[in-house]
Amino acid sequence: MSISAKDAQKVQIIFEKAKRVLCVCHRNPDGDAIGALLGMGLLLEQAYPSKKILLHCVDPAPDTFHFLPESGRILGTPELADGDAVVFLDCAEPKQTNLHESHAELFTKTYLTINIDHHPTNTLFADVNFVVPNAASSCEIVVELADLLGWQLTSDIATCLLTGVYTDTGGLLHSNTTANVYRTVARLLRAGARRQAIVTAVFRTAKPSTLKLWGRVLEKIHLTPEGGAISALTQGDFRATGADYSELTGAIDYVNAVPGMRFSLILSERDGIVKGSLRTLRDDVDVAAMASRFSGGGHRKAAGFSVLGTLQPEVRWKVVEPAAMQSGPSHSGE
Ligand SMILES: [Mn+2]
Repeated sequence: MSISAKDAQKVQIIFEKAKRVLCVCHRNPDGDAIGALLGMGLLLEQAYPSKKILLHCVDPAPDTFHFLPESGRILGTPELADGDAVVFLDCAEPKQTNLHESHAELFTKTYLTINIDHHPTNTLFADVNFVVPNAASSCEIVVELADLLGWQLTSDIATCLLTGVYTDTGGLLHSNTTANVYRTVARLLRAGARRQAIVTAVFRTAKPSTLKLWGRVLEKIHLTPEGGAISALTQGDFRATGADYSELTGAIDYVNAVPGMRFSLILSERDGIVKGSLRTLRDDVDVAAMASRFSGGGHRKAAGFSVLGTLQPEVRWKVVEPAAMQSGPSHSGE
């Protein structure tokens, strides 16, 4: 157990006192962000049927997650009112909500706030912080909290939460898939999680634009002398394939499959911002540290960053002398 009973009690008091509870996940949401947002929202609604529970994300849920119950209820930026409590899900720091400027009061103790996250770089910005770096997903922490508070997991709730567990472990394949992940999966399946619906929607569905975008990622892989497998997508690649930024999710695992590499990186450019997604399979490489050099963050084996700028291709050529002609047997005809 990583959540103390005392902290669980503290949030219970916050929820009981709150007039409304707003749940917020990070911008450009992935399966864990959406799963934790919906799962937490539904749990709160069930525990406090008379309270208004609102779900917010500055960006809409990607199509992939439209199969999840209540995904149509996610609203954009919140309108806050006195007495609101706020739960942040899967957000390592305020700026990941993209509300840090428009709604700075969210982070200045004006409202009672709770932070549920698994990023080791979390800045513990809320009143109560459930930050569990060994958890593979934020959904895993929501399950633990629900069990501690004696909240029931319905089939709908379990489906939302299992989606986060599945996506953040790459279908239970990443190195973060601990015994506790399997325990959480078992817990959610017993509660009626619709596993096959998740597998189909998340891992077995791809639009032609996605496949074409991934084609470009794979085609443009190059290996650096430092041991990096690197691919880069320009705004033109997105335009030509008709794919949007969220469709890049998952492609990095293929770039990361090149044997013998220290790390993999996909750079992608959009609207004057270059994003980097980093992965490694090695224990002696820390990609979170690499990302932090560009003000990013994440986990040791999966991290990302985002910087202002555009991508410029750089072509490197080197002349290789024909070693075989110098040292090999001469067949010059003399
Ligand atoms: Mn996550």
